[in-house]
Amino acid sequence: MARVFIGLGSNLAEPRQQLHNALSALTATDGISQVRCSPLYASDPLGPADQPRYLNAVAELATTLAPLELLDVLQRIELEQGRERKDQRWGPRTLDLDILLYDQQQIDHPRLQVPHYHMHARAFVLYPLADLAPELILPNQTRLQTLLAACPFAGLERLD
Ligand code: ROI
Repeated sequence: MARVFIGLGSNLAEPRQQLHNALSALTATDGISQVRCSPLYASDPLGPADQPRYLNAVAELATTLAPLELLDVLQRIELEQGRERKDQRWGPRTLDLDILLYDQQQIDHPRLQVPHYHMHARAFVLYPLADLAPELILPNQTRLQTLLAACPFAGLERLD
């Protein structure tokens, strides 16, 4: 069993419902168990400012799926929930599901980079991740708390 953290984000088409449906779909997937979600956060968009605020969260799960099998599952869920792959870079999206961490693996594959290449400096990833695993140490031996200390909470709002 691998311990995996997934980043969830949405700023279109009822983001709260998007995240809820994504969690249900993950829970219902063969080979995935023990799905646990952080609190939800509203966050200012990174990228063009003329788009709605995002809803972000991080989920932890246990899986027997290999990393690329899990990526296939996440991309299927994104598409089933109306994601259009033509989504412009940095533009609004119905649902984003990113593999942040897969055990302590470092993966450099054309389709998949783990740890997720931008997670180290994104408040909307680091804060919900810390809600689930405050003591986490990343594969390069960096402590999550060290990253948090360098990452302002600015633009983030924790929801209940
Ligand atoms: N900005 C925020 N706040 N949250 C996201 O999940 C997010 N996802 C993205 C881009 C467009 C980079 N901006 C984001 O893909």
